[in-house]
Amino acid sequence: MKLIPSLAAFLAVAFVLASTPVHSQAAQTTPNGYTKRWWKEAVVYQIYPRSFQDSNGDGIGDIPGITRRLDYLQQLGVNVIWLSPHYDSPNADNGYDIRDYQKVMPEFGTMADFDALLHGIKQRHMRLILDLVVNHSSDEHRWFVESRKSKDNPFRDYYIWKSPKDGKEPNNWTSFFSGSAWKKDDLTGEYYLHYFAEKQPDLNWENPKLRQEVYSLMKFWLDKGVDGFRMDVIPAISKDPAFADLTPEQLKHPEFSYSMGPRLHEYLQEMNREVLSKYDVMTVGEAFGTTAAQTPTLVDDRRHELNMVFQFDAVRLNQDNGIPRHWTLPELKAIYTLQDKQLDLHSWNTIFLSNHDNPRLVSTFGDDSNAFRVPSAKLLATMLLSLKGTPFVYQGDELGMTNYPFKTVTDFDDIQVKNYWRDMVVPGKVPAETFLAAVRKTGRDNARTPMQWDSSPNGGFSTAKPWLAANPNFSQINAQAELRDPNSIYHYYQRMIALRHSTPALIYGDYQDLDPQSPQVFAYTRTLGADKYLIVLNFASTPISYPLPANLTPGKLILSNLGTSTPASSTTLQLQPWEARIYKQ
Ligand code: ISL
Ligand code: CA
Repeated sequence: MKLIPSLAAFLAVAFVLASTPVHSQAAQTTPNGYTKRWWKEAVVYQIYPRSFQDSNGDGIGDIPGITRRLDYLQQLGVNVIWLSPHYDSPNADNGYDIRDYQKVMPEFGTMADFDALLHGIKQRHMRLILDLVVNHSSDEHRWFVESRKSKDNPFRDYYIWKSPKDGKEPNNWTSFFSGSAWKKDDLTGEYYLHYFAEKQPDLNWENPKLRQEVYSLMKFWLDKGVDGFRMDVIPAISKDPAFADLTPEQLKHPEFSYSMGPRLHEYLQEMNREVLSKYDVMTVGEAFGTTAAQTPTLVDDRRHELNMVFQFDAVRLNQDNGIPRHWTLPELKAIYTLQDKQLDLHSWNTIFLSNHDNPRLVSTFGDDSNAFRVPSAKLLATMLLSLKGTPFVYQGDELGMTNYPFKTVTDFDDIQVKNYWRDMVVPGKVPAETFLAAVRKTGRDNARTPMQWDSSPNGGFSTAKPWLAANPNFSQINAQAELRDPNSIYHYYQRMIALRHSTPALIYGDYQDLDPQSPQVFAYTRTLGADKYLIVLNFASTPISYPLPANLTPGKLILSNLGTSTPASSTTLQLQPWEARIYKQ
């Protein structure tokens, strides 16, 4: 067929453009030198599907339930959804023990339900990232079922098996869910490694066949149009080949010894080369057990590994291995400043203070008493949505949901709580009330109680008895009530998210803490070119007359969580308890 020259030229150009992945097209840069990316400008909302919305009356949240609530999320203004594991699982660790990576958990629905959810998300110009849990699988995964059958099974080295040492565990490594990190399998007399539950055997990333299996399952979901992954404990996938004992000091926080293993960067760069680089996707590694100084080695865009990580210094400020600890505002400010200093223009941060593994935001970093729950929840929203890094909002925080009033250990679902109760309280090593007092404040189930939609039974989450009891305060704290109240926490999140989306300085602007030592006030600026914003947060239940540092004049008040206003000329601010203000300089 003789093509008209101009048509041939047009087709040639079209072919080149079509084959050029979106993100390699000329990217814009900001006045202070950042490369613009959609995931740097996003506000992410984490959904824990088991607790979000039940649609079929079995007391368990599910995928059709999420689809039903997409308008609610779109109205909130979030534009990326992170879905905690939705894959087939026996639920030893509520889905973080995957039995089939390419099948939807029957309790959550079908693949058609997932496709409908993804379609609904895309229709609303939102994006979806999935939870990639590939440090370990379920012990019911077919790979492990095969692997444990015999020492020469083709799947044997998909996992980490070791012979006994002096008739006992191969080393002294411990599990995060209590006890040894090794479980003996009588069939072959060898031990397998599990950093988490016994039903979560660690995958052997040394095995290239296993790595290719992971890349293939990642492509399965990316080819459906998924926009990326949150990667569960990803820094732990490379193990110490010597499997050396840990010292007593290392055993206090084994996560730091389990992370950043010798081949981690090699694996992440291979994953990026073979999978991620072929899509316009966002990746965030759950970097439990890493330091702020190590973050750039994972997220510097010249390394082609991950885009961002969750670094745990801030979110775990309130506890040490589940034991509540007193924290101070200068500590929190220092963490944000340290994180910011570690990351240059080639790296990017996440900003989060809650998720499904941590107690509720307002109960932990705010004040969930009747008097201050609303203002302190709004202050925390102001901070999370005006710091530098992609903000992650956890389901229910936009309502100011609080910790649950757990009474006895039977009120808890978390395998971590049950295992430590079995190993510490039952044998009398820790008094029951001491244990319960700690997990009431730091337990993961605080964040897993059902989403509170309205004041009907179970907070509108389910018409059946929920798998985990709803917080009795659902009659006062629920989405329906907050949607009707213009001064609700929900509407404040909506305004803050809209402000962030419309203000590049709050996304890309340089960050500076103006008063690191103030015990009560967090005052910082965000500056992008000529645009400068001052954020002032009174992190206390007491008022304060606060002279602005360096005689700054506040400028134009553009948002206050209490709706108060102050003459722009005053350089001393009269801040009410938990008052947050944003000024345009
Ligand atoms: O409680 C913890 C460890 O002491 C948490 O910090 C958590 O286990 C850790 O951050 C890893 O979390 C991720 O992997 C776990 C799963 O239980 C968590 O829900 C998940 O977020 C194993 O998959
Ligand atoms: Ca259900």
